[in-house]
Amino acid sequence: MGITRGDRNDGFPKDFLWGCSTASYQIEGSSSADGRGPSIWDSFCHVPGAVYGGMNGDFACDSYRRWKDDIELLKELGVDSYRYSVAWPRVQPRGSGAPLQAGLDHYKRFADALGEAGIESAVTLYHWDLPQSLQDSGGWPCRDTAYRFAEYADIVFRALGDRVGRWFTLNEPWCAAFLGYELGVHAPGHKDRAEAYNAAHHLLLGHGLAVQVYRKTGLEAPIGIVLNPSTPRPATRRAEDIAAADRAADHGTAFWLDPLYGRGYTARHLAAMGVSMPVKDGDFDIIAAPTEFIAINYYAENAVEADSSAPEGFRQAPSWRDKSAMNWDIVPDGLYRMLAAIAKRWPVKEILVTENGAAFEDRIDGDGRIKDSQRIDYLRSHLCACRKAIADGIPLKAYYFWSLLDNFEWAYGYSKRFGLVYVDPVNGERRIKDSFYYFRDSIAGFEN
Ligand code: IFM
Repeated sequence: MGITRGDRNDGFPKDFLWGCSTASYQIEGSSSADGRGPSIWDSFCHVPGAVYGGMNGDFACDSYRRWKDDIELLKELGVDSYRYSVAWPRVQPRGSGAPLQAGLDHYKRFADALGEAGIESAVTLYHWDLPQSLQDSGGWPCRDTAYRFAEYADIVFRALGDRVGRWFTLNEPWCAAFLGYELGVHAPGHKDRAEAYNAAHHLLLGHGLAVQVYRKTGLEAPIGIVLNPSTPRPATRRAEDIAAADRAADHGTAFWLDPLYGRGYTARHLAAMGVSMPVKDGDFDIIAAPTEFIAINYYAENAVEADSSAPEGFRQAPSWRDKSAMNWDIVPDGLYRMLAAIAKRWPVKEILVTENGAAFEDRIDGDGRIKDSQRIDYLRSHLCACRKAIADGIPLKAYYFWSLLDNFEWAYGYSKRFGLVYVDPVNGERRIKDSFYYFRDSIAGFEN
């Protein structure tokens, strides 16, 4: 008898879902093809100084045209599922009104080809490319955007529903709200705390409305939201540092999961920040619309310590950890701790890791290989953390690596490479890195 995947003895169940993730603006390019409208990222990239080197996503990985190449790579990798996002401005160039058939047809063709390759389409509806017209009328701080999002979601559900195996409403609403509207380092580049909290509420509302609309379609594929929680560890065993770490988790974690699980906003956090939320009657019921899973993206864990002069009473503590090229600490156990913390505090049915990965300074060696051993170490150690979580009974069902391709890393442009596949941002040429083969072996069950 041959060795089959069913024989795997590496701690991952047979039905564990293996995948990798990308996002439309980061890979597609062809920014004005087939009637696509401008998004807030098209505009932000053209603000002088906003993005490293003045780079933009006009070409990116050229995936809008080279999608067949991407599918070949996914086949070679052996993933069960591919998480990609639909670009709202390709479906509704101005963010509302009649859909653009050419945009929908692109995703239909793509999902069909993935299906023929035996790969599940796992679709994110919003990975930050808000149509510019909606920003012109207020963007996420404006309540109407949540309703426009639900309308767009309905179009996509109905057009692609029979081809999609899993839906994600929003990717990392924390980033969309706070990087975009408070810190100003992501589109639309605003620096206004009140706007950011309004945006956060309307993103959550948009998620809930989209889930409600989805249930009316009769589709049965699982649906949920993707968060980037933060669950920092206390720098010491002192009670004040432990309390500081707990408060630090409010902003990135409880603030989102509490309303999603029907508990309303975390009062301690709102009081510390001196903000109020634009909640209307019935909003919490919408936001808490039941979903099949919670998805999390994990890259790093910070240490925090008490600091009575800070609004929430903590600050980031120095750490000894190795760092990725993003200067993010590499803490594999932090992934385990995050999964455990979430499973303990909220009644999650299933948890998916929808992003995990790291940027490193990859280089092509004289023999043509990219020996990205740091990424392999990163991957190995984080898969080990997943295995430990499963062994401890945490309902972890999937692992998606970020990312299939080196792509447009937002304000860092093309200067940070997260891919299993090296991409030349000038001509779009792809070159497989060693980590690709490592992940392929892990998926096949031959790496413990
Ligand atoms: O590239 C991003 C992605 O778009 C969202 N999550 C984090 C990744 C790495 O920064």
